[in-house]
Amino acid sequence: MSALAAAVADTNARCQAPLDEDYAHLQRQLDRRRFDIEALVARAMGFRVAIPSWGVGTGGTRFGRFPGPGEPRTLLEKLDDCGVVQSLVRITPGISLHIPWDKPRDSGPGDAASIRARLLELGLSIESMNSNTFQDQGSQQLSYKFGSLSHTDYAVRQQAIDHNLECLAIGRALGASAHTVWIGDGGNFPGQIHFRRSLDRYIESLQAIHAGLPDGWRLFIEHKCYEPAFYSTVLNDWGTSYLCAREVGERCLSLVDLGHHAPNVNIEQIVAQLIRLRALGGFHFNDSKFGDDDLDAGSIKPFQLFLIFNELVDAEQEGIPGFAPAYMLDQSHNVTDPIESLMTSAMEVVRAYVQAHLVDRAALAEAQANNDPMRALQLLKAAFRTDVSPILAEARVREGGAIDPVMAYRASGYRGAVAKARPPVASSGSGIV
Ligand code: PSV
Ligand code: MN
Repeated sequence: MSALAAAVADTNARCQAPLDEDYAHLQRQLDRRRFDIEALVARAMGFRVAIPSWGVGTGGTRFGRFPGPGEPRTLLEKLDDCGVVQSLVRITPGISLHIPWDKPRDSGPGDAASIRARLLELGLSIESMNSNTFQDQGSQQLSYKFGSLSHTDYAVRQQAIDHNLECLAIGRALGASAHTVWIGDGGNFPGQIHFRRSLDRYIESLQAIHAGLPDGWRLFIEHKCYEPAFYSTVLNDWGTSYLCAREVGERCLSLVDLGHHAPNVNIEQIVAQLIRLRALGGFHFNDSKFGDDDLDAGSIKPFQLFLIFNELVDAEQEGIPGFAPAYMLDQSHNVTDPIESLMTSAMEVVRAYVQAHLVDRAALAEAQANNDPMRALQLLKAAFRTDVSPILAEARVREGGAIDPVMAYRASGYRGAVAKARPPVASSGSGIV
């Protein structure tokens, strides 16, 4: 038995009796409220949120980076860490890759065949690809200092398009089915960029990428109100994202990164509007307090996360045609063990999903029809305040995961073991988020 499996068995044995007690108590409470706890466990078991490959390394800020021990140095090692997350929480078999950070080697260990074999071994799969034209890579000819897909120079745009097409080819070889494009293009000074023309160029470049999409793939475009450009960004908000997606092509959809909005923006309303417009592609989950997109999902504004899932579950239950958003984490772990952060965040996301099933939707519709805001809020709060932890733990146990993933992970000694096996390298390509 591996150290991880032994730690799961051992910690689960210790946590089982308290879980049974809490589960039975919650079941009585939910029976009274006419919710079927077994149906909720099934929902939790069916939920999926993808892990970003770049999240298993320690992140950094522009002021510095403080690497942790045992950081993965190669894609194969990143997959191993994703495998740990998945074996403990059981809702994260999908992975999002970032190219060129995760570019497979041409041959030998780390090539596409070995990546596919390792994925199979670990019960993982590559869900989506992400391009990177927000940094210059050593091997490239032209610089992205003044933009990429919207650059004034056709040759730079073409280089960025080619990079995206290469991402599609790599993703195809690895079994992915979606591609996310986030660009850092924008301006730091008024007048630096011609707003209308840069948007024209951006759309034209995306059309070329869209034309190269393999069958069955979706193209997600991700907006961000600022950073790295601090005066303006080319794809700055969800409305622009929607309009661009419409012009780019029918498989182009908007992706919502929770940290990419101005403070206090009503993200749940944006989500509802994108659903209404049939334009919601997916999510990058994280949290933020001020203007960053790097904190762990659910760590700062759990009620916001719940309200977002309230919209998603509402749409799911209504059976809106074509409604199939992709859920991914995208956060930077600067001061925690990335594996612990990813597990905790995945659990916060599924928590919000399950809580959203506890909204009495018939009663909410009635409160809305009667213009009764207090009753409407009470209904949402009743769902949000319900501690669904026993449901989530029960779902994990039934799938062979850990009742307390962080406890099991710490007991396994995984980090200490990889710290010995993975001496640090100068630049691991991880965590530059
Ligand atoms: C940009 O802030 C972003 O949210 C995009 O999704 C990038 O691909 C990712 O972070 C990593 O830098
Ligand atoms: Mn993102």
